[in-house]
Amino acid sequence: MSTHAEREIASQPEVWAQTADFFPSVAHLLPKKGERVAAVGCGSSWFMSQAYAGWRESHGHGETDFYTAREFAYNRKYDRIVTITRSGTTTEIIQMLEKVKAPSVVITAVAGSPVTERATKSIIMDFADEESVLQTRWATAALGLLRMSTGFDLKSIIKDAEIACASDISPLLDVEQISFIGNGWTIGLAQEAALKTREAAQFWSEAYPSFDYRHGPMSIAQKGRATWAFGKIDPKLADDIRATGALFESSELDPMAHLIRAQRVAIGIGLKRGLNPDEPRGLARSVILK
Ligand code: F1P
Repeated sequence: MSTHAEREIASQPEVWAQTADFFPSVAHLLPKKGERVAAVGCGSSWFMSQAYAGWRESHGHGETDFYTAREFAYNRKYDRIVTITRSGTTTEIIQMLEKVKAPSVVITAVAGSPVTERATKSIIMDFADEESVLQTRWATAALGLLRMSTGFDLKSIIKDAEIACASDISPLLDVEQISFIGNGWTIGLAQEAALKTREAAQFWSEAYPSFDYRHGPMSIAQKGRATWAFGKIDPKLADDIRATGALFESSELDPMAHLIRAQRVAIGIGLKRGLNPDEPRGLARSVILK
């Protein structure tokens, strides 16, 4: 493994175990059942916020909205704001925390970072931080922690993560385009998978809620391209996708473990294209606006 990203992707089973062991020490800082919550992030952290919002609400823990920081609706009332930011330096997150009235909890990798001075409470997951600009294990560790806050046993899917790390991805490295689809909370995973291929490989990818995929985007599907489903999708839709000639990827693994496969594909395509996935074009570890 020649890049930080590859090593960080491969470390996810171990980092998820660390996250599970860490959770009891911070459980009291995370939203309680019934609270009205807004989850906020930028980039990968936005898509993890989206996945968390869908997960929490569908598990009966309360209304949960998600925002990218700049689009936060300050006129809405929330009991708690959950913010995800690996760097703790993203300007839009800092600005949002300075304006919100509700209590906030930030999940970050860096102790003492600017967000920790603005949030009501901080959760520092330094063990999940990364060298690569590309976010992989950070994103899944943060989402894993948040899934645990609804009673989910993160350790129960470590085996799935190991399987995803060892699985054969070779047929997916030759496709010219991938559309990622999901339902409910897995739509955020689809968005994150698509972002990963764009960042790591400058690759053409898209992401949709699976039932909306039929409403136009499916026209892209054809032989030589792939459609990738996170979680269970309607079997009839799967048949329709296969009929286009596109490679259809789905998995029985937990969808967050299935995301590991997508991360590996993103890196694999990037390396094939001669790119360094640790230094995506035009990106830095965080966006700091002047
Ligand atoms: C968020 C983020 C990354 C993205 C890029 C710029 O950073 O948008 O998701 O890949 O590197 O920063 P953070 O707020 O989680 O530190």
